[in-house]
Amino acid sequence: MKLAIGAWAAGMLLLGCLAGAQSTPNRVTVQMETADGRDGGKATLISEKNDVKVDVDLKNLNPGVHAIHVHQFPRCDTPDFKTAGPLLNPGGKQHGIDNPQGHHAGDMPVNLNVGDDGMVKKTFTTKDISLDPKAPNSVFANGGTSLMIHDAADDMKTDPSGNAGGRESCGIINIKNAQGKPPGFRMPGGKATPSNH
Ligand SMILES: [Cu+2]
Ligand SMILES: [Zn+2]
Repeated sequence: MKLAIGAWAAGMLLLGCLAGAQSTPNRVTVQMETADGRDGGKATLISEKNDVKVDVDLKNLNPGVHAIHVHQFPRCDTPDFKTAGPLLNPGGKQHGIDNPQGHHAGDMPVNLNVGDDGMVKKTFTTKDISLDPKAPNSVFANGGTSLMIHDAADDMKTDPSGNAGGRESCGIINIKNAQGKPPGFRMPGGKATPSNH
């Protein structure tokens, strides 16, 4: 009897690892850098049941209102971050959550209010991106994407980028920085473990 339970547990462990290797990561951490090379803080994208939760904890920004977008390429080269390319747009749409012709997958539904200390913390959700590496709107598609903070606010309607101005802070969204099993997955013993194996 003891032996049978042991074999069952070993089987479940193996199944868990196999499932983990092929599953959608449930979160990815994004390290931000400002255009003048300072630590820009961090963002985390978390896969939820029907959307992706974006949790930002940023610093060294200019006070004021700033657009936040997902851009197409996993490149954040200072000083202008142009190598990040345009907004993530697998659907071939125009820019703007409020644009009738829109919108890009990389358009986020909020602007960020940065305080006088250059910092901002905010959590919001979007249905327009996915952490599933196989999804057409995946943040990991074609080697990854980037999270971009602009100098100005996004007006949510002007193509191609909401009149958001220059690029102030950037972070690469890369599957190498992803971890975790699908929501609800637990290794035997009850502890969630990273899938970096
Ligand atoms: Cu942008
Ligand atoms: Zn857009």
